[in-house]
Amino acid sequence: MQDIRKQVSLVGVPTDVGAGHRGSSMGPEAIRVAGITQTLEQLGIAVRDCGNLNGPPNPWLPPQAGYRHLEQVIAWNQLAHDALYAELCQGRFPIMLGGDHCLGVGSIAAVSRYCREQGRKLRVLWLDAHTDFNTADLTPSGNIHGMPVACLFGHGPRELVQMAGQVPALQADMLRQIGIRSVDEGEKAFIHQQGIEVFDMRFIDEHGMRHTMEQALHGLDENTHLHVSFDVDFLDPDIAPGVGTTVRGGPNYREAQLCMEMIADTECMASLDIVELNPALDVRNQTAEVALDLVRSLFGQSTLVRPKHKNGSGRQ
Ligand code: EXY
Ligand code: MN
Ligand code: MN
Ligand code: MN
Repeated sequence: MQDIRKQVSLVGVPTDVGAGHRGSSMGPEAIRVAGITQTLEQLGIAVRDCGNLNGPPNPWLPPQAGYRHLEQVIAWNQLAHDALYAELCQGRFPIMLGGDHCLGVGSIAAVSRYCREQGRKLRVLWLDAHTDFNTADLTPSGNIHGMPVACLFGHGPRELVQMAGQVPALQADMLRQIGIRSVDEGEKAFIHQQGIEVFDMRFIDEHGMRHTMEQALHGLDENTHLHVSFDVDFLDPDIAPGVGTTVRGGPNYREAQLCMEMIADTECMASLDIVELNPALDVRNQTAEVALDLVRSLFGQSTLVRPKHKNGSGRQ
């Protein structure tokens, strides 16, 4: 069977309608300027750059009934869903270049729909400083990039909740959240009720990234589609200042590399989001370049000089 990771489609989704800062709409171009196509080609991957989707502009209005820009968020997510689903159906590996993280709804709804149709199991790794599990009642901001996981679990506006064609699009046993260090009070209580496995920074501090990833990746098999939703604010702001919602105390460069390398070792990754990159807040595109270093590792460029052991840990 052909390796889906060798046929990548880049889908740019240039919007910031779900965020509280302007600028993540420039994320796709910053990643292209850093050289994502060339980087992947050097790894022997055939890249199709599908260009950018074209959705509504950001009206920059205050929230209404708990949601900011709901109409625009729905429109962008529907576009993302349709484009990513089409690439998946062609047997390709879609990388969504965001855009803010509200787009996780459209992206993961597409993957959820595809896996259901193909009879594949789904595992989502949500790499983020935030759990993104707010609702209109719980949100302190109205920004929908703080709500996509709740929508995928069936809590949110109908158009977003139903996007996968099945409600909920995601269940707790399919999701692992990693790097979490900023959760609102109401959100915290709500997420506990769901039974979601959260590997927060305290867990990573105490157990290390290696053990964290062993736990988060446990149980994958050849019939599992692994989707990685990489919010760049997952990273410590020392190495990734170009995001609107930085939170101190995230994974450093080496911890993040290990996280990505262990994902690559599973050989199960079949779709990826790179979201929240905000070039307006970056310094000489360094955050895009760090993100690209991590993408290199995600696609199997190992820094190991020793031969790899079968269990993927690289240990002998
Ligand atoms: N929890 C906060 C809110 O809902 O406003 C912050 C959310 C930030 C979401 C970022 C992208 O991951
Ligand atoms: Mn996020
Ligand atoms: Mn975040
Ligand atoms: Mn262990």
